[in-house]
Amino acid sequence: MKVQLAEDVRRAVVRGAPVVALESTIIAHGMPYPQNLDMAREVEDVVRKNGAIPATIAIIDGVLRAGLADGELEHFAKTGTTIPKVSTRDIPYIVARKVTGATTVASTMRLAAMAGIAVFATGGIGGAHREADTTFDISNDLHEFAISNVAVVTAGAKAILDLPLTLEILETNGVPVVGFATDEFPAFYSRASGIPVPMRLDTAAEVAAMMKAKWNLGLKGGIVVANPIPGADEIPSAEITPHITRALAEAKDQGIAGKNVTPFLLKRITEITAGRSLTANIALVMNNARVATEIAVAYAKG
Ligand code: PSU
Ligand code: MN
Repeated sequence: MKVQLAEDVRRAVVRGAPVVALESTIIAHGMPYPQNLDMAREVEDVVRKNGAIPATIAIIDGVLRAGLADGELEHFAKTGTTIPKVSTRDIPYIVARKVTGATTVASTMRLAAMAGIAVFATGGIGGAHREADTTFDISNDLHEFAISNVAVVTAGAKAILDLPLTLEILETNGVPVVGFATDEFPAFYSRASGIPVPMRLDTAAEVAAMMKAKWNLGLKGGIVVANPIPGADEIPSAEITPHITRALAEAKDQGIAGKNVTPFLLKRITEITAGRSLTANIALVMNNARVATEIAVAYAKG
């Protein structure tokens, strides 16, 4: 096995029992300490309480890993952004140098697929950044969805991105985008975006059936399960938009580029909103973990 599985993850994968993959970039780069550690632990609890085994994915000392010990979660949370952010392109570099890296949605999908894990809960996927028509800054996440057979539960995509362009690229890559009990593609902090999703399903069992339909037909690649943030936790678009606009302008002024853009924007929006965006981010991660677990349970029922 290319990926080293924690014992409980290994047993579940072998038995075909439900497992939910989780990413490590959200811990090291997506949130400040100590909230990132609380989030990393709590999201695993949510998966366990709902009947699946959590498998947080990362690369540690050059080893591809699924299922981390608590001390390892703590290491990622405390060390934070000095741990390299590993997208798919970075995997061989990190492995060959035998160092530690935090996996993004793209590389987590790849490792989950290698490990035989079909469901993954994240906060929000990467996408086409605004002005991607000139910067070409389009997340590797969108490309990975064309390759790895994993269903990813996401609160849509962050409104720091160009959402219509993101959906166009997913379509080009042949990736189904399913609104989970919604007709709109959610905008991360906000439930609504005004942008319709191409298809809608209302239950975990229906999503599991679609996963089977896709992969049994030999259709390669992932599925985006777009799950809106709960109403009680959302920041309405009118409220968050000016903060996003401000953070984007600061990123441009400071010449932030490449893989630093997303972490910079998340951090600035947290500062500008005095932590409100962080609270919303954590709430939507938990909600995604709950739905992902329901899907993993339905998928395992066969
Ligand atoms: N969404 C979040 N928090 C995060 C990310 C997304 O709410 O930390 C991370 C994910 O790991 C995602 C990555 O894969 O940002 C996308 O980065 P980029 O835009 O550089 O591809
Ligand atoms: Mn990018």
